[in-house]
Amino acid sequence: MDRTFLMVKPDGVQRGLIGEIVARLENKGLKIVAAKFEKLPEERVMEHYAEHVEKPFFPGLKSYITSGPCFLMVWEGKNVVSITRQMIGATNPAEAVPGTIRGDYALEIGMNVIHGSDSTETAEREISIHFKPEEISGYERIDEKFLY
Ligand code: RTP
Ligand code: MG
Repeated sequence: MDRTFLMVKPDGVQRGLIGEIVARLENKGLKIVAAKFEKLPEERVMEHYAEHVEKPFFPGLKSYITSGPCFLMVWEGKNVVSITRQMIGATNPAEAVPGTIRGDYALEIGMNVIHGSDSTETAEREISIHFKPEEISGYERIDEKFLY
């Protein structure tokens, strides 16, 4: 089954949005298979956002993402990467469609509540950056036979 890495960013944690976000994903039928609450160490931020390190917005992004604890998760489901990217919405919340997480809960690109892997390759890479294999646990949802 496909997996993705999702993370409620410090603004989402501090605004009490963890429960709302997890509920949306669970209600969709996706399965949470790992989670932890953690303030990201600087080296891990550099690794996670390697593609953005040279960008002008990176210093702001780094101080934002390390400004408090994040809620890190691995989710599983058919097409989970593209489904969760759609549920998250556009990077800039001003362009994110209502009904998406960023469309409903954010205003600024620099405070956009949640991260989601953008491809299956990125997901694999990000899961391995943040989780050890033994921290991920499979199980069966009781409604699985009605979902697939
Ligand atoms: P994410 O990686 O956090 O899920 O967001 P994304 O794929 O939608 O956007 P990405 O291009 O990967 O950018 C990563 C994060 O950097 C911040 N950003 N700021 N000020 C700016 O122009 C700017 N551009 C990007 C955002 O927090 C974005 O989520
Ligand atoms: Mg990204």
